Amino acid sequence: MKEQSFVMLKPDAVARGLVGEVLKRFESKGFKILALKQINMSKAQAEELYAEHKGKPFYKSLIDLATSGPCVVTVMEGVEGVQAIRDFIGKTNPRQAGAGTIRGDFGMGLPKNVIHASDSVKSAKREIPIYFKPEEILKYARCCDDWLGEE
Ligand code: 3AN
Repeated sequence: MKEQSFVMLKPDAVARGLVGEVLKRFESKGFKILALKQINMSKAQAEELYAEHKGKPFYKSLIDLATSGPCVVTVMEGVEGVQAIRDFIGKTNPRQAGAGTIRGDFGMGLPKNVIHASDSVKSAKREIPIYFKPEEILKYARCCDDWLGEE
């Protein structure tokens, strides 16, 4: 079944000029970009996104990184999209992420691990509205669904 995920290219990815490269991989794989914009994230948005990490030792570094410069926020869709995208981006620590994954290929450590993606459908439903109004998200599938493993 198709699912939507909130996917964010973090400020380290934008600063390093990786936006095109990373988005290209998502498109080549077959995920659909339903919404996309570049923003300077507010502190309030970062705190809402990372609410579950409040109190953890790395919490401040997370907020500082997310608000340190432009990031690219997106809604991506795919069949079993949430888990498929988690697999596609790789493990949290880029040094442990497999070759061929986004973090594995483009990152070296934490917290600058290039990209965020929702860890469950429930998280995606919570995270997407922090950044997008419903009318900003495309509702119509494009052509070529037949090769995307539609079920
Ligand atoms: P993921 O992004 O893979 O879902 P989470 O939710 O455990 O991983 O962590 C959220 C973010 O917090 C990560 N993307 C990473 O930037 C940061 N982070 C997680 N663990 C650490 C850590 N031990 N040290 C520094 N930053 C961390």
